[in-house]
Amino acid sequence: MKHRSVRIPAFLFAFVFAALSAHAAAPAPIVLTGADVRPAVSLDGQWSFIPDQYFVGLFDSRGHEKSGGYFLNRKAKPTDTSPVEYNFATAPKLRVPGDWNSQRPWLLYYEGPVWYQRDFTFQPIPHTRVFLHIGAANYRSWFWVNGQKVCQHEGGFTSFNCDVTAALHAGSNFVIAAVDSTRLADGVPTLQTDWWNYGGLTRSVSLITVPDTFIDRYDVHLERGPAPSADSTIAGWAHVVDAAPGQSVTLTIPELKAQTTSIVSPDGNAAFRLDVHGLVRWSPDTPRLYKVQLTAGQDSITDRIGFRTIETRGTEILLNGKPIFLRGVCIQGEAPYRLGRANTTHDAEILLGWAKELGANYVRLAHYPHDETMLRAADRMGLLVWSENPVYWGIQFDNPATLAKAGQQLEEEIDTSRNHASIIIWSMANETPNNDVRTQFISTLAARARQLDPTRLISAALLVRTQGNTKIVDDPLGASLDVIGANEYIGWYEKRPEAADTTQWQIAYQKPVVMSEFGGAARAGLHGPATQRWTEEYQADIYRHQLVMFNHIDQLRGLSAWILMDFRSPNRPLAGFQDEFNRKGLISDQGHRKLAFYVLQKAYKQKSVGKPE
Ligand code: GCB
Repeated sequence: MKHRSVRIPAFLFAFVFAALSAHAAAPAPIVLTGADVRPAVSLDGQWSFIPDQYFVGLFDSRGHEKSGGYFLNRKAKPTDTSPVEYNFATAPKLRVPGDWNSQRPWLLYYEGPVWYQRDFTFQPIPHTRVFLHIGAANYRSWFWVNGQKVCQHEGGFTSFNCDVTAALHAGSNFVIAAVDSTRLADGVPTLQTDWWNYGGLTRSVSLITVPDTFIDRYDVHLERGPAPSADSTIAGWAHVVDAAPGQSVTLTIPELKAQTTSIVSPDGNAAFRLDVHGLVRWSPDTPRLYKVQLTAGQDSITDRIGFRTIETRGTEILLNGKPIFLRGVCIQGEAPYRLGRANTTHDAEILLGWAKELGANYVRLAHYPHDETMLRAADRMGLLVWSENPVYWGIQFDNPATLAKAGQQLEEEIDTSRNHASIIIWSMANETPNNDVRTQFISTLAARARQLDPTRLISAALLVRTQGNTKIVDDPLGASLDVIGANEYIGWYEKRPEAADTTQWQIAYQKPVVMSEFGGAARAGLHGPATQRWTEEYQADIYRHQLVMFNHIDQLRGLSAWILMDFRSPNRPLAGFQDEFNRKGLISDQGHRKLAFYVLQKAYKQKSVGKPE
């Protein structure tokens, strides 16, 4: 992509950062933690849709928002003096949640705006607020209820909430969304990625009703402390919107016979600390979840939360105070068997079930926040998770607007997902160019992530320098990270697979290193000599040699092979081998385990790779 040379002064980063933290002028949009466990009216199902390539339904020819766009949902009347050139009532339907690309062959390559509409009935309840909750809409979206604009949003992989209280009325209502999947140069991600740009209302949509005073965000976690004993301390906070003076919040964990009540301070926060006895700590071997209830006045929310600690000590990663080696694999949010965006519990359980079959205790959810069903499944199934902000490749690191977008998505990701025991790492970025402006940009995000959530580890997948047969990890960004992620493709994008055997690693940081990507491609079912690219044998050979190398890297504390399942990518046109799929999957999109799957499975099951735990 075009490289811009403008240098952003440090004070500007500080300014954007301050704006991110304080939500300066506008009232902060409501982020709901645990939205999926609140009672809700689902708006999933069939929505009418109208593709609008030139976006004439919203903008006039000078680019201004129209006052009489498609969002009015007009119906032609005999008295009209000009035609109405759209009609949602007779338009075809799309399934929500779902990307549009996989629902119509003629929409496979479509990138641009699409209008969505559906009717619903509603009975408002006095003294409540109602939010239209959108699990995700890729990439920009605008929403109207009964013709009244309720919000707009940018970012394709995080949930958001529009306050629709004032727009609703008793009886029949309609909601209209315009979703535009156009890639933007200053967007996050930017113009190029290595995955399909699936557009649409890709995750569930619902109406969530809360009392006037309600808990929007909360965090309940196990405090780091000395080695596990029978007694532990659970800590956290809840933030209450429109709390009355003296408002209290009660935290109850019935199975631990634990309860505490705190008074909300003027900033809306109530803090907790609670000593508990006999807690079973969450881990891949014991993915124990507890019912956790938070009550503030009329509002009550019941979540299921696991309790564990995660920290580093020197080059170790400690889970519940004990060293752990992350045996893992990367996963894209692509649905097995049916293709398209993954967004159901069924999709999640297949993908994570395959990871378990591989012998994994950890998954890197690449390269953007995955949906709630995936995180809930990881909590239940006992898989540690690396969750990633979509700061990918060459975004506009010198653009403060891009920093604000990345910061907003990071905040949404952390605030919606902060109670998943499975998530141990917030990843700031993937494979970004090593320069000062980039380092400043991502360090700003890392500082913000630490401020929002000091209980987890911060990482990023870094590019690695090569000198002869030495791989050098000295990217200055490493100074801002707790865990160093390194991507390398020896045997695929460079050298032959056996070069790995003699590759040395020089690591500038005394921190744990995770090989966040490695691997190569194979067409499932294509067999031949191990020297022949695209065969399963060639891919398996890469893995065999990688395993030799991994056992020589003292600081290595984890692996996430690229990648669990083949996925669609427009960058992979090679006919007969790729056909617009990235074929580096250990499993094909139809569930065929390739030979490399078994090579890695053996190493994971026998724990023959990585430091003994
Ligand atoms: C990478 C990227 C990943 C790609 C992969 C590949 O380094 O991080 O998004 O899909 O390589 O297959 O080339």
